[in-house]
Amino acid sequence: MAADTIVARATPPGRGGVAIVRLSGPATAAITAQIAGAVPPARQSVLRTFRDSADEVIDSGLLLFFAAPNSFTGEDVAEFQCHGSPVVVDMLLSRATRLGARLAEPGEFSQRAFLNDRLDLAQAEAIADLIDATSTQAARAAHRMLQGDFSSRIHSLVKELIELRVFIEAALDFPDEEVDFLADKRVIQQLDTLEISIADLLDSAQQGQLLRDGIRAVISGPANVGKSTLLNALVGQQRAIVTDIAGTTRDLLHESLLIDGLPVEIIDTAGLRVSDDPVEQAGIALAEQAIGDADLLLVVSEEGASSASLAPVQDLVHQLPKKLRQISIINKIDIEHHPAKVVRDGENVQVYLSAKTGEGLDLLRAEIAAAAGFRPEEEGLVIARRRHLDALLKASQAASAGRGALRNYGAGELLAEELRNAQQALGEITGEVTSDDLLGKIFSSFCIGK
Ligand SMILES: Nc1nc2c(ncn2[C@@H]2O[C@H](COP(=O)(O)OP(=O)(O)O)[C@@H](O)[C@H]2O)c(=O)[nH]1
Ligand SMILES: [Mg+2]
Repeated sequence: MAADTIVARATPPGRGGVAIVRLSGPATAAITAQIAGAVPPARQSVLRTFRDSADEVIDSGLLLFFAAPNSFTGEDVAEFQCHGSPVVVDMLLSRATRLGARLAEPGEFSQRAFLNDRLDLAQAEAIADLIDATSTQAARAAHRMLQGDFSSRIHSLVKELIELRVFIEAALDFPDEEVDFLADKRVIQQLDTLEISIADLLDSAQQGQLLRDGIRAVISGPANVGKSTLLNALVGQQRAIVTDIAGTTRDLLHESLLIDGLPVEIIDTAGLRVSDDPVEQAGIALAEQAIGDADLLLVVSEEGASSASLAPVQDLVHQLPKKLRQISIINKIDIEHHPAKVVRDGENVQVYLSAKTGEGLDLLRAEIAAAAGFRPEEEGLVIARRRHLDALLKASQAASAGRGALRNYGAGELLAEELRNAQQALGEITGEVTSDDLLGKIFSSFCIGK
């Protein structure tokens, strides 16, 4: 339990109908009694007058008290619901700090909830993700994470792991018992189920991370093929300048859109071509940089264009250290009255569309979601972070390294060691094994009052 008492405004800054000032910690009851008279019964809202040190009225409003451990933080908590005036909020905050409370750091209430075992780390992160959600899907997925849907899957995985470890370590400790566990089918079978469970969780987490972080798609291609028109069409607003003059776009233009809940940052760039204009050259250099940072490249060309015009883009892509997913877009189908369509050739996807009329844009949206690996129709999605993916990958690698050690060398000790590593990695997700540095980093990115 923390020794000090923290206070913060829990509602957003500015004016509003109601503002909430929240206190948590051992001095909560004493401070509350000073401001609002006797502490009310727990979990009942009472109407009170809030007073300053000179007994002058600050405001009147509802007061709620939650006695430890039955509160969000697990400590004594009080909530003052005052009128939503920044001045009233300031008076309440300064009254509380004079009475011994300290202004809370960002995320400190959630951090206390975590430290007092009211939530695990993945659930605490879900609070921030719920607050920051930009789509209905993300909000629902964050709520599921907060309810512990993901954590309980991690816990059952850890349980499976522990059972297997107990069996293997017992066999290692009593080699005389002639339990030839290496030949025991059960070990292999349990390793199989374990690896499948980890892979399933990794897949869910990947979907959840896409929902939270989205992807970055860069539009590139030769000049004048309709890249900026495409950006405008996707965003549904006139954001980029469109002219029939080649070399119009110079700066990078970033816009955000949602495709079935998948956040897509879309970036329009200068057309790639040889140019003498230093401003255009600078734009092309920016475009090349943006392509290097992209998750997905939308290569635009127009019907009937020569493949040579696409050479600068493809040359650039070939130089990239990573393999970049691409969708080819053949624009301006309206000129020859051709229908919109998707043509697939192995990994290559071509979408024929008209950025001007909007025909085929829905096909492109679906292909963008598919290229990102996003399955919008999936039920029960939970929100996830890169950190969770990394931990699950680590667990998966440890499990398969353990299996390799068993199969190739009959090395039971190595298998046991790898399973311990896998368990450790899973524990990082829920916060059972987490460094203080990481905790500090996670909670400091929260907003104040949460
Ligand atoms: N007919 C037709 N014209 C288009 C289409 N998309 C863009 N354009 C025209 O092509 C020209 C270049 O467009 P712009 O978006 O500036 O191309 P960018 O240089 O690739 O960004 C403009 O005159 C647009 O009106 C389309 O789908 N159909
Ligand atoms: Mg342009």
